[in-house]
Amino acid sequence: MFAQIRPDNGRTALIEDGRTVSYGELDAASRRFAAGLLGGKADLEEERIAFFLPGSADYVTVMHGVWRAGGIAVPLNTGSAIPELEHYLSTARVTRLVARADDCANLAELCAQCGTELLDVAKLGSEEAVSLPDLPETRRAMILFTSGTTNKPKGVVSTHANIRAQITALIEAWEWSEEDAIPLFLPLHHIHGIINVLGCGLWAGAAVHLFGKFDMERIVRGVAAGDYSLFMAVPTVYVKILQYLEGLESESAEKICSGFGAMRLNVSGSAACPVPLFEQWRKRTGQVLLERYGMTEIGMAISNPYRGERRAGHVGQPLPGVEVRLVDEDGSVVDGEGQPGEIHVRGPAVFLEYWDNPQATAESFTDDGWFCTGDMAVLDGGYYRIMGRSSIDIIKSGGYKLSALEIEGVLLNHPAIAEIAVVGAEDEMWGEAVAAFIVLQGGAQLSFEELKAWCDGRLSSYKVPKRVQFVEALPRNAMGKVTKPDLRPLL
Ligand code: MCA
Ligand code: AMP
Repeated sequence: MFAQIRPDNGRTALIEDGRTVSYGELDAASRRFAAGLLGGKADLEEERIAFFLPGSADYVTVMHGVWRAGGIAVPLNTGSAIPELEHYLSTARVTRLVARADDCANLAELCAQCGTELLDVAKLGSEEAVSLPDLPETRRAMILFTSGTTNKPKGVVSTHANIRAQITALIEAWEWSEEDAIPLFLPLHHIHGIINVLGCGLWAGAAVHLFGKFDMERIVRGVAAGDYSLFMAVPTVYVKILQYLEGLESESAEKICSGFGAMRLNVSGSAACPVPLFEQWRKRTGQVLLERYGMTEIGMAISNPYRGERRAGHVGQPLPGVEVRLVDEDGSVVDGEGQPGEIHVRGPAVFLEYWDNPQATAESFTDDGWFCTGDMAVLDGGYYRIMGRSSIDIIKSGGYKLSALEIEGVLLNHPAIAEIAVVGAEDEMWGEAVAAFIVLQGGAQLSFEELKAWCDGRLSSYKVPKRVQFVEALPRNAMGKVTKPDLRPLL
């Protein structure tokens, strides 16, 4: 699939801590890794191989090694708490987990519990020349976990054909080429990092600069030095950079701003880009942010144009190969401008299924094959504008999609908590911040600090409530159901 990853391609694929890996080296390393995984078998036949690795050349080798051996790649969030990882491993029935030696000790007990074999990334690989399986594109390639309106995250299954469609739409629309260079600092268990940055970069034959995390100083140093032609991030990252620039003396800040200004494209997505942010970025760097809209299940669906007007507060038009329609509350397809509706998407980029969950899969598609996103939009002057989500239980914080129900489910295990309602609170930095309204058990005491400490090891840090209000009771409707919209004004 990735034609650039081949033995005779000496161009640079990856740059990590000053070390470069060429496409030819990546080809050889992923082939060796695939051979090690196969261990004499002809094909992994969709065996689920998880990996717990930061953004690194190891990560890329493992991902492509799993694919080349015929397995399903299950990249894990290295910031996850153990109970979250347990859910991923058991739901996807992962047989093997690849990690660095440093992390193996922490993961050993979990793997033993889940019956998963734990492998040290440095020790896997075979020098033996083996022939790799010839895979049909309909093969399942990847499972990514996504939160939503269910208590536990669901596994989104994409095939190789889905991945190709997701990548090639962006290559065409944003004119990727092998001359491009991009920093990759987003987490690699979501498609923003996996598809938009890493996938497109390697498909195009470009250079991908790997940062294990969002390391402000090193990244902006590269920007000032003119190392990158493209930059892709969530709105929170742009807010953080603007704040960081405020604290610098003007000469250093100017160098960074001109570095951004000299790039050919800056993209924002995963959450709404506020209009003031779009304007500030343009004023500071001269770059007109390109905002686009996507989802784990569908890849990127709608984008502002690379050439042409990029409109603040809007996400643009459908990408190549993607069909989009809006459907109103009565189930009628919206015809024309100005009428809101739920975004439905169809096309080769749309995922295959939720892993082991035919009911959830069936419920998320219409009979004629449209995927129902749960996001509301309106067509406004030829450009789609996202209006929000139909479920109050989905929170977008720092670009992460969080399920209020999942967080409530975990916090209800605290002995002092009788009832809880989690909602997203508007936040300048994070888009939304996790907020919890808590009713304590009679006579119980709990401080915000105690609650945060209790969450450590039980929830990823970005799911931990950042604001808490202790209340006497939660508002309910006549049916006795908690009415979250009534809580919002209390924030
Ligand atoms: C971290 N902190 C938060 C949050 N996250 N506070 C409030 N809300 C949050 N969401 C706090 C931490 O507890 C910590 O506090 C401090 O902020 C620094 O945390 P750290 O993790 O170090 O922050 P960072 O490294 O600066 O990370 C910010 C980030 C990161 C780079 C914006 O959140 C990130 O990579 N987000 C992107 C997620 C992503 O890729 N989403 C795409 C999903 P203290 O200092 O007190 O301990 S794919 C998708 O959505 C679709 C398909 C699409 O369209 O792309
Ligand atoms: P995820 O499930 O993590 O893939 O997140 C997908 C969700 O992110 C979508 O369903 C939207 O709610 C949200 N999203 C992505 N891009 C945008 C955008 N440009 N504006 C508003 N919301 C967005």
